[in-house]
Amino acid sequence: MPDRRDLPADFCWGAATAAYQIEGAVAEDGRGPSVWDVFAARPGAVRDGHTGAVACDHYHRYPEDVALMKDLGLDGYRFSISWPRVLPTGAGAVNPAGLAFYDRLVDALLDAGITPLPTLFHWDLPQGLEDNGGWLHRDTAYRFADYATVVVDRLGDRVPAWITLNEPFVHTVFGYALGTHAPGRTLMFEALPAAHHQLLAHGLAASILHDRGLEAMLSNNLTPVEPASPAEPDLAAAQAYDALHNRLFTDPVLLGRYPDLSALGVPDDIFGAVRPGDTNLIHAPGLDGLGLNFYNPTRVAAPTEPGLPFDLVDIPDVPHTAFGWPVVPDALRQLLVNLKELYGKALPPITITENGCSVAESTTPDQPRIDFMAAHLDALAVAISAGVDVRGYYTWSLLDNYEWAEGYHQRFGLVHVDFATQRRTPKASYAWYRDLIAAHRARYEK
Ligand code: IFM
Repeated sequence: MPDRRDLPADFCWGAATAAYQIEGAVAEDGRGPSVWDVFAARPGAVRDGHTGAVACDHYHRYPEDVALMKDLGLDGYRFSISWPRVLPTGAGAVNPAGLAFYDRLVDALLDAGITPLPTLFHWDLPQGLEDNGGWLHRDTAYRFADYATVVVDRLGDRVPAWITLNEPFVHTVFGYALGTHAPGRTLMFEALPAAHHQLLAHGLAASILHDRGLEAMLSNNLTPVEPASPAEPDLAAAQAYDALHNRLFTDPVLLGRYPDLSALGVPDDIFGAVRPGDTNLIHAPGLDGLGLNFYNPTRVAAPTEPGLPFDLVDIPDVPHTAFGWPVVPDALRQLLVNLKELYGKALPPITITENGCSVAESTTPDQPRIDFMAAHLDALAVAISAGVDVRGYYTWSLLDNYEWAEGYHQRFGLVHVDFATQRRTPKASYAWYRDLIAAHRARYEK
């Protein structure tokens, strides 16, 4: 059975972060407010009232963080660009100081021999656009295209591949349907126009990237969905959830059509959001790589009460992370093999753009994270040997950081951050990952 030591010679070793989770400096050098600044200030919205105002202070400490990445031996670093740092109200005049920060970061990465992999949107929508309806408003997709043009024209000479959006499922469902993330809307299924407009934004940006000879990727958080039992109601519930979580965000991009959402009570035109030609705009540019963020599988049962067409149930008898998420590494292999079977030739090469776990601060020497990463990388090696084209692995995350509604309580980093002093201390998982990368390089004499 192949394992992590057998990953291909040109496999890309990476780590990932996102702007609002690490940068801080939210009111510096002309940055405008994002939906997360506004949401986090709302009493009760985030655990203990934590905000991203300072976060890991990466805006000022990025040289130290790039040095940590270099010491780790990373091939690639995935980060996100803060839209309101570049365009403070989301549209209109560019903020040169904001753009200059990403210029410096990209140059520092290249000097360290690390390939930058930027994400254009990781949930920090400019508040100015939210005031106009945010992703519920079709115009936001076109403003995203304008923003993408500005950023890509500035950095595209040094950055060959780009991720347009991060996890539109999570942003739509937590941000617009349930209200547990910014912008805190509670529209349930009527939130789904926000999904369509994000996918439209992806398609427009992918065209802009391709016009410039650059690669376009999309990072989806996908989950293998298992019915709680073979009984028909559980199977139907699992199918409905799979359509919502996975296929809604992947079918239009890879196949040029939406899945059947009727079990969710969602009409084919997603409450009037889908206009003629839209699915072509999403699909036609093509996708050079699918970014896969993987954390856990999902078990689904028929609903016990009226309301939602499914219930999400726990997976007992497996370890759980500090966040309470079930740990099932083989589900990553299963998901990859399923994707290949489902999409066939329409499936582009895959990169794992996030995978990792939250471990309690008191747990030393960070063994659960090492076990988590080792087992998922082993599962990945098995999927590759079964014929799935996976090009790289970006662990979430380089640093302990701002975990959205959980504030600073969930620690996903290979590097411990003391948020009072900003002192960075590499954990045992950092040393383990560094040794794994070095051994892989030595094996292939890279
Ligand atoms: O921290 C998040 C990240 O922003 C998106 N993917 C999941 C991570 C862990 O919850």
